[in-house]
Amino acid sequence: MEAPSFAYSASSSSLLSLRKTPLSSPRLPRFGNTKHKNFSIRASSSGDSVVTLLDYGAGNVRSVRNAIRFLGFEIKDVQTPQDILNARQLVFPGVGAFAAAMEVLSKTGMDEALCSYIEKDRPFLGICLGLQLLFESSEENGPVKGLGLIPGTVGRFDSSNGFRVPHIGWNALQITKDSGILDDVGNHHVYFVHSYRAMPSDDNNEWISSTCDYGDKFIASIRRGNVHAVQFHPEKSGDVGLSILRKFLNPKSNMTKKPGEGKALKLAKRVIACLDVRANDNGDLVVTKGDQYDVREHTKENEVRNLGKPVDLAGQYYKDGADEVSFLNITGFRDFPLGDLPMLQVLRYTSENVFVPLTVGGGIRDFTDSTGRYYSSLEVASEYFRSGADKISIGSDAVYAAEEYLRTGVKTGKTSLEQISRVYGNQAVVVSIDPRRVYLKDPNDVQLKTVRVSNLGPNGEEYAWYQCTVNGGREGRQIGAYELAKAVEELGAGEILLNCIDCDGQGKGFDVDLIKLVSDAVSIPVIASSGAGAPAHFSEVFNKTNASAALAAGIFHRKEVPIQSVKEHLLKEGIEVRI
Ligand code: 1PR
Repeated sequence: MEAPSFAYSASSSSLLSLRKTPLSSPRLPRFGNTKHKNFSIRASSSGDSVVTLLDYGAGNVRSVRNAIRFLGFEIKDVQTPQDILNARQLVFPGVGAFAAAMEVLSKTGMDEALCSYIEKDRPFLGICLGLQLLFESSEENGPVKGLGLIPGTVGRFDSSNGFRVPHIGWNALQITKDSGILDDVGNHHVYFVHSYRAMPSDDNNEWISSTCDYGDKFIASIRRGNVHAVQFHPEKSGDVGLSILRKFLNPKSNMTKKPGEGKALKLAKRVIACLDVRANDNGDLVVTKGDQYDVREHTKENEVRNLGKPVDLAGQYYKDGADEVSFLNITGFRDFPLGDLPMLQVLRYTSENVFVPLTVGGGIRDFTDSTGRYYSSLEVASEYFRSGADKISIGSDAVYAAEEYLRTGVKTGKTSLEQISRVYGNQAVVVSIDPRRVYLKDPNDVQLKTVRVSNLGPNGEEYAWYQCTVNGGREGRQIGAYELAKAVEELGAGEILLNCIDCDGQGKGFDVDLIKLVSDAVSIPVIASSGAGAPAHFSEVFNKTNASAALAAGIFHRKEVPIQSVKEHLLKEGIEVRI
């Protein structure tokens, strides 16, 4: 993980709770069915249903809380080291950066309590950084000493061999020994998001319960007695992840629904469902979808196209097998998102029942409201994270940041992109690019990267550059998608969501020229977006470009093609996907 500072948590008084951003006056939320209680499952029977959670306030552990509650357990938060020692079972979802986490643990005496708890073989589940901290040290901004319970050093993935870092997505596990909680999940995909990993060695071999291949073989989980830790995120790994958590929380339960047989071998290509969300003219938050970013019906009333309720649709796509769900608050560039309580509520309710990663974008920038109160982009992002987002997506503000960086060559550290990725890690920051094709007869007509287009322009032009836009495509800027992508990678973006205004809503396929151009230029994952109209468009984009994921909206909203059909098609074409 890469979040070197604890902006909200350094002082001991605020250690265990993040500061709440005051919100402006609430509007009544109207966003669909929020009663999903029928989803949740009761824990065993007795008072065994309390789980102790170690949340040291470094970031978003809401997803872990939601998953535990969904499984019918109550949560007791650790306040003192004694709470660790008294725990019946302890979940430690490490977030943030290694050094900062160790600093908090040792300042508060939690490091010793943790070591003592684990040495006594008490039930423990570490997640992500909660696994890494058990090792001797980490190279993340280091070397930095860890808890030293397991021999070995945590190091960064090597991107020089063509593997994209961060390692984001659904990868396969190789189970190496009786892992207890992982017994039924071999050959299934689970969700990883990290840049650092622990490596197997003769010294730590006896701890390892599964490994994963990503460039090299790294430790995906450890187990010794009642002590478990996983590098992946069970709380974001759908049914497979929930079954892992359930087995840990209630090992004797016979309620565990075993996942069917899996066929996972390697990192899967992701299929993402995107929900463009905005208020319609009655003030209801709706999922909409435009053609080339025009979301109004071409009728006399000229109303906003209404394709459904955000919470309901997100829940449906989760059940249909979406690997991630993205919400784009498409009027966020003009409306202040923290004034948009329904959007935050949408996230809260969705994250209670959707156990795959959730991304939210729109309006992430510094803002001064009508009362003169200033909000930093970091506060806006923090509120999104607190409401259930796993990643945030920045559009317009990333364009301004990249322009400034390319003009001056200086990283100020003050842009929203840099600040949010410093605090939450670059794997939590997506940059959404909204480019439009500009055709050229001669590539030398611009000083920007051009492509030789597969389909000639309207006047027979053979070349194009991709002009970035801001404010929902309303304003073109003098920066190309290629230049922007490279700049935002340097500024700390962990992933790129690559739209194309020309293809948006057209159903004629992704812009392969654009996606190839950008995915070859950067070493972070690229999500291909805009234009999907048939399953074959997904295989085309994965076969012809280095995209890690493909996102679609219209075909799913209009129920033209179910997500499952896309995945079956990809499997038939020999492209690995999560089933
Ligand atoms: O600039 O940080 O406030 O972010 C605004 C965000 O809202 C950006 O991510 C921008 O892409 C998005 N946005 C703004 N206006 C619109 C609009 O449609 N009028 N939506 C908009 C962009 C594009 C995709 C769409 C795909 C797939 N939507 O998200 O879902 O093109 O569609 P398809 O499969 O139907 O072709 P900021």
